[in-house]
Amino acid sequence: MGTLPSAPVEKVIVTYKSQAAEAGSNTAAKSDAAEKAAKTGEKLAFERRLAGGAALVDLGDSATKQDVTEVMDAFRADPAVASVEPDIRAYAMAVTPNDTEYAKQWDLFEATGGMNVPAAWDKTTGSGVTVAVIDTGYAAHSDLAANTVAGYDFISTSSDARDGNGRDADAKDEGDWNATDGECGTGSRASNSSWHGTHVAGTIGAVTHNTKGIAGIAYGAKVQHVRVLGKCGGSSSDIADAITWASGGSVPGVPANATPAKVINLSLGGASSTCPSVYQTAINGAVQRGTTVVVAAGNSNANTSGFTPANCSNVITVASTSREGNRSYYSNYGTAVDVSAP
Ligand SMILES: [Ca+2]
Ligand SMILES: [Ca+2]
Ligand SMILES: [Ca+2]
Repeated sequence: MGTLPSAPVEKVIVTYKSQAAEAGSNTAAKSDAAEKAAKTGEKLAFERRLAGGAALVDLGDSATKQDVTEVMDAFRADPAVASVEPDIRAYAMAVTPNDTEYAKQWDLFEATGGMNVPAAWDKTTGSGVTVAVIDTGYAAHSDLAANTVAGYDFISTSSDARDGNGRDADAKDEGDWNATDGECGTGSRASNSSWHGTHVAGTIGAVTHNTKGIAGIAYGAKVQHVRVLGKCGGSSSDIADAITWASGGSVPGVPANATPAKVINLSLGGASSTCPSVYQTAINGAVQRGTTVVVAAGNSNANTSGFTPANCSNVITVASTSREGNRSYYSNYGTAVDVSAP
């Protein structure tokens, strides 16, 4: 799994034209290898005949890329040779994760309505990348702990934070429950805590191949919890600072981020027909530092233009699709959407 190794080539496969002596005679093939060796100055040895009749020629394990190219060119220039190619290495393709809930994760493995993630795992699992999850913070979870790096709690209002203080280094999710209807304004309902940040982090980077829980999409990456949402949501001033800090920018009164994020995930939003400048400034700074900012389009079945930071510039706005590949009935839509995913 992960990025395939790149091993040096030590052998080439030479196919002679059918009428050539080397096509049928090992002695002729051997002397042709000796001839090409003299021509290129490389040590070449005819090793054996392949099932299809091609000759396998060994260059030895000290051959450089350049040596291989010269030898292949020499064979190619010979009118008796039909083709020559390097004897390349092949590797086992991605193994199906053994996580107990993986069979339910059609959004990952299905190729039509899903993301066909196993094919991407052959190329990368995200190792070397930190993804900041700017959200409700972290609820300790054994299927996430090993992939988690230190984050920060940006909620500056103690009563919203529920941890007895303002900003601090512990991004623990203290819960965003509401005891009563109307607690967070007209129309708000009593609810249990969402533990949303932990859910999002698991989708991104759950520990995978541990015979437990789910598989993460980029399970080789590290997740950084940056807490901005508490009781009744969060403020754009805290969220903007969190974007700056997560991407390695400096925020007054907050120690520097030791592991700045290459990707910031913002599965959050509020109603606004314009992108607040506090958001756009923070986003532009993050992008300038090389960080990609990914924002949810929103789940209100409405045009994304009315939701922020989904309507900001310099972000990748992501809508939701169903198992059949249609827009999810609840997903926002519109020209601000860049990509969609199940
Ligand atoms: Ca706090
Ligand atoms: Ca805290
Ligand atoms: Ca797992």
